[in-house]
Amino acid sequence: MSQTHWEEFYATHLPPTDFEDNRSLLKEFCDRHNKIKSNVVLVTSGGTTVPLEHNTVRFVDNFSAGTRGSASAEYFLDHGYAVIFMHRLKSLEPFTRHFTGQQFLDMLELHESGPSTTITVDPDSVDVLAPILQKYKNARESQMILYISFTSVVDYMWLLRAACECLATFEQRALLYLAAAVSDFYIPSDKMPTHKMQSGQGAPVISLQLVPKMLAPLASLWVPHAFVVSFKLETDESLLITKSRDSLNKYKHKLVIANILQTRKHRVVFVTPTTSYELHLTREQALAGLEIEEPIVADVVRKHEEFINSATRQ
Ligand code: PAZ
Repeated sequence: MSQTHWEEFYATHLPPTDFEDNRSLLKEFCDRHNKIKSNVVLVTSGGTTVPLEHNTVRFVDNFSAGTRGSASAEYFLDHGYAVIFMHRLKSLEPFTRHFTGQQFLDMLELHESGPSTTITVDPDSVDVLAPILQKYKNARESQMILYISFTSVVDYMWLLRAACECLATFEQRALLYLAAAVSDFYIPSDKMPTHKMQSGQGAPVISLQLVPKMLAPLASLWVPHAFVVSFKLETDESLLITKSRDSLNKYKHKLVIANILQTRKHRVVFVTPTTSYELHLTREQALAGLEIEEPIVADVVRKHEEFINSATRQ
């Protein structure tokens, strides 16, 4: 497998068809929030796909339900941030994430009398629905959240760079919270078959190449003044801290939040260039409905504020 350079990646992979629309939305959102001096966070969330065919029937996927990103986006809104929620299409989203499957429909009641039909909320569900609906409406009406979606790793890369171009003007007030699970391997466009692979031709041999590490140009060129936080997912505990440190040393960003697949909902490790410490939920806290994203975001926001203050003192 050879490592292609990031510039070659963009030169040889076309942007998604709706790219210009998304770029305009990003620009409009950032211009408005920059004018009013908001702090802004880019939250990436969900997994990217790697198509095996141009007319994609089959693809390789990266694990992520979007819980981390969607829950964190809600907590960033609580802290007054303008939020760009860049997520995998159909993964969990802020607010609606609270109602999966039939849960939302089960909260509604249908009343039919003659030709007229009305729908009301089951009184037992009002206490659950009202605070979430209130926060959702506030965020939408005050235009504090922008939803942008991706599917493949190529879509993700184009949108990430476009978002960074808009965020650069915020300098230290921009926070990047990169929780998406991005493919490390892919099939380059010129190596991919156009049509659905046929089983009649025998078992295919699929050769994957390394995706260039976009954290390198992101941290050093695209948003050099921003506060950049990346996530690191591992399944082998013995690699967790060393891999996180390696990443910090290589890309010189501010923080890696490390987690293990099986325990990610109640334990993470904050790794900075000089320290590492754990954040975890007790069983009682988890049973009481506390989400680990709440203390994660509170800690990240505190660090970001210190970063802004130290930059303005200089
Ligand atoms: O989306 P989710 O809540 O199911 O999972 C979150 C996560 C494990 C994908 C995230 O915390 C993470 O570690 N993202 C980075 C993955 C990576 O190392 O590429």
